[in-house]
Amino acid sequence: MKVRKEDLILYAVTDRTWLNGRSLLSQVREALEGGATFVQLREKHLDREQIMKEAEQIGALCRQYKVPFVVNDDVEIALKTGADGVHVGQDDMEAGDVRAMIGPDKILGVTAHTVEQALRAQERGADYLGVGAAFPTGSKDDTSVISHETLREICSAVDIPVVGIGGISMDNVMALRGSGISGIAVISAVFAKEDVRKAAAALRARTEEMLA
Ligand code: TZP
Ligand code: MG
Repeated sequence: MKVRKEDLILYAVTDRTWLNGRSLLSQVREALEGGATFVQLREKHLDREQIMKEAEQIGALCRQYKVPFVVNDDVEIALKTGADGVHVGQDDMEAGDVRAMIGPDKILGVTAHTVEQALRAQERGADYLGVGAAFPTGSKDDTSVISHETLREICSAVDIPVVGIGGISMDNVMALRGSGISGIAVISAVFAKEDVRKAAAALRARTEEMLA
């Protein structure tokens, strides 16, 4: 399997909102130091040339740590920069079309909110699913909370690993126990913290406890 369940334990999604003068590269390095197992570059407000630069640098860093690195939305940037793969949502390019462009060996992650979307994504070649929002989140406007029942149903409907996303933190990650997820994807619980490395380490430990 291209994506092992262990790769998804602590999936860090970037967000420049929380840089406070620091660089994204240094933030990601801290997250990796703390034990992030997967990194997604998610840039909603940068021009493509800048995204390309970030992808090259962060991709190289992730390779050093042997952590998979994917780019959000933009297949062309993912391919040009040699990323391990790409992550797309339901409003982005269709999963099957992405798979056709990236070939069989690159990682394809797809966001799903329903069992139907999850099954379709799996059929179209997704390697893992991001499912949420697990809890209310301030990090994404156009998303709504799904029930933990739906999260459980999706996990049991598909064979590929599922990562929970949306509002997950130290305070609520334990509530996801028994859902069937392989890990959690977070922005603010890691990157909004003063000490990113420490936040990642604590959250990874608690997530492993949840998964045990
Ligand atoms: N997709 C669904 S919720 C979300 C994304 C990208 C935001 C997650 O951010 P946070 O801060 O971990 O809630
Ligand atoms: Mg998207």
